[in-house]
Amino acid sequence: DAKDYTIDELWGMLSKSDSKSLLKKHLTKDVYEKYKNVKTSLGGTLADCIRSGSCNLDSGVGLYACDPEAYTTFKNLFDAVIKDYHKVSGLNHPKPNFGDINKLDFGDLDPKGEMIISTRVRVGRSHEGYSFPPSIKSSEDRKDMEKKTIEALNTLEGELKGKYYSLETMSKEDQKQLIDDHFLFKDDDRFLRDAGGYSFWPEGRGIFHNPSKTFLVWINEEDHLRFISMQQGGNLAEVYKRLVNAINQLEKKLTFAKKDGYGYLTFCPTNLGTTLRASVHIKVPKLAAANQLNDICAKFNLQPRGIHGEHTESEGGVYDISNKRRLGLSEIEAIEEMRKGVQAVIEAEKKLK
Ligand code: ADP
Ligand code: CIR
Repeated sequence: DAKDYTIDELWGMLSKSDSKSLLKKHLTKDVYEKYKNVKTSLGGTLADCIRSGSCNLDSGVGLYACDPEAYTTFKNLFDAVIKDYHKVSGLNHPKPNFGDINKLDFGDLDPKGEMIISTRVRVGRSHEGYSFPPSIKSSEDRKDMEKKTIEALNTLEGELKGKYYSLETMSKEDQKQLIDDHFLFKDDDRFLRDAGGYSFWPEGRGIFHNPSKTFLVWINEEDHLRFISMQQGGNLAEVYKRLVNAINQLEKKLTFAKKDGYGYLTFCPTNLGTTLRASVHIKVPKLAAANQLNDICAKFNLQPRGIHGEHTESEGGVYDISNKRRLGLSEIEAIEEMRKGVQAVIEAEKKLK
């Protein structure tokens, strides 16, 4: 079990490996020595932060924040990984800026419906004053967060109004259907498991959604909260507006963890800042067959994923393509970065015979 490894063992596994992760790249011997006996005030350790990346040498990143303090306590390591992933030279994340959602200068990215199957935008949020999974010691904390969140969600009205479904009472069949339809999170991600994300599973976990499943909230998956807006087709403007409305409503009811220069705090350093991932499920069989998808994605700061999310495979030439950077730019800039990239991908696919 990943939990049983000592810090020396984790370091040994990682340092002897040829892992390509950002963790391996930035956890030098000096950094390791500096932090191996250090703890956050919540009891979080370097071992908690590097366990996933040391046990999963195929990680892209490999590092998780044991608790919100990790970003300060293990600053040198986290800053190096964050700068590398988000391609920034310093930690100066701007204040939130969602743009004027009534004057967006884009709409549907695929008006004829030829290539984009669906569009989704999500953000992550953490409740201020609560830990991340490795340092959550009691099941009461998750129960507390669940209760707080449901109270806030129950005040939503109009299109955002919905119901909460606890994973503790949901049938296996319903769970599977929601996962297959891309609405619900899985419980078999070895990266998250080894980071401690599945402790006390399924306690305090669940999903809230409106009847049409265009607005959904994940409770106590990887992050305390994930707000999701999604729909069929390529209308990014509609999807984004719905999400921003929800965030604005919920900001009034809940207090989220933030840190100057880092933006909103999340369990995984790849999600810091805006925490925003805007994606399309898009058919690009020609780019994929020509082995050009990775290059064009890298050029436009996009990240390709498989059809069932991170660490899954594509099916029938359909990929999940999203903005890779979430920190060092505003929300509306992250959306623009994704939009420009997706448009370039569409043009490149159309050019190939
Ligand atoms: P994240 O919540 O970080 O975006 P994943 O990559 O695991 O995490 O994706 C979560 C789920 O959302 C998966 O089922 C994935 O297929 C689905 N998903 C992501 N983007 C889209 C999209 N544009 N359309 C439909 N489903 C999507
Ligand atoms: C990994 O390192 O591959 C996992 N811990 C997941 C990292 C988050 N993914 C990403 O690239 N945005």
